[in-house]
Amino acid sequence: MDQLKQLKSKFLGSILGSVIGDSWGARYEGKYYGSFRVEDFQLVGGMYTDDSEMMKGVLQSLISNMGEFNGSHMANTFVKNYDYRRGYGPGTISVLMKIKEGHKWDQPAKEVFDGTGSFGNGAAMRICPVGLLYNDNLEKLIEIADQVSTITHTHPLGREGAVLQAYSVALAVQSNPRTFEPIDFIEKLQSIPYKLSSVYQKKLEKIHTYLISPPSREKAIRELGVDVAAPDSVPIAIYNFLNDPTNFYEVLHSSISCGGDTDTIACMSGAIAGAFLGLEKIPKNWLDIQEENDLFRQLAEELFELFIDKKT
Ligand code: F2R
Ligand code: MG
Ligand code: MG
Repeated sequence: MDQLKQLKSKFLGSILGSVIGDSWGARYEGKYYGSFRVEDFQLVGGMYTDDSEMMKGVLQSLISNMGEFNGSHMANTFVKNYDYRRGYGPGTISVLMKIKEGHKWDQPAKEVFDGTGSFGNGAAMRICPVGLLYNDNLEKLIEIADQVSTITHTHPLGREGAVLQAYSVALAVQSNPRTFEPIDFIEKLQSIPYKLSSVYQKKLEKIHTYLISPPSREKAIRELGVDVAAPDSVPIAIYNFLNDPTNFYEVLHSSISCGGDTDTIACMSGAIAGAFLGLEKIPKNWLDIQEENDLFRQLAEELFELFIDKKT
């Protein structure tokens, strides 16, 4: 495959890998590790949740604005797409309802959780298009990922989770599966040119240790976390990818079987694995049953065209 085709396949693989992870994981959200069996994707079906609905909004808005961040446009795209049946977090619902009522796009997020802002993983779960579009410009990636987050998540931990996830997607785009070393990947993440809070630094260090000396699954879940807070879900998504990077099925399966915020952890690990492996490594029969697979594919193609246009 030539280089351009390979790159396009990575864009499509990341977007569709993210949507499939979300859809597969949705059935098990909130269950405890060890208390359930993960059924095949074909049995569970491909209905996506808020994770993909918000990522769709990020894609649509970036594409409409030539890859630039337009806060008002993106916030209103989130509002337009909002379907309560997709299962949104309460902070995000409150922000979107206020924007719908006419509040300025960058105000309501500052007010949730008694004015502390949200540290939920709702910004990280939707950020994959930023990691793809700016995979060759990491300074801009950090700036845009942070801006996209602040529409709903102003707490530093919520924003940092999104930056870390976007950076992981970008590194995965740039990585070659034939020469890949998980240790190099985690060391690059640890030297991200951006100030991460100590909770993230410590968890990245744990992942580094795990790659040298693998822990039990229980220990990884206990130490990294599997819940709705960004610092308790972004790290394990990264770890689940690095644990078996060339096996798309296993990355998603391990992300779901760990329990907790299964749709979101699988959505984030699926975005990284898809960006690493490309669309060809996602089973065709999975793509066929995924809800709105044509629309997500088309948006991923448009994002790729934008990326190429920006380069030339
Ligand atoms: N909401 C869900 N799942 C529950 C409903 C699913 C059910 N199957 C259904 O069909 O209805 N999942 C989605 O929510 C998560 C993303 O949430 P987001 O967008 O970050 O929302 P929020 O409310 O801002 O934050 C989530 C929770 O984190 C805690 N939290 C955040 N900041 C806090 C702060 N400053 N102080 C205290 N707590 C804070 C709160 O518990 C928030 O509710 C994804 O899992 C997505 O799939
Ligand atoms: Mg969800
Ligand atoms: Mg979730």
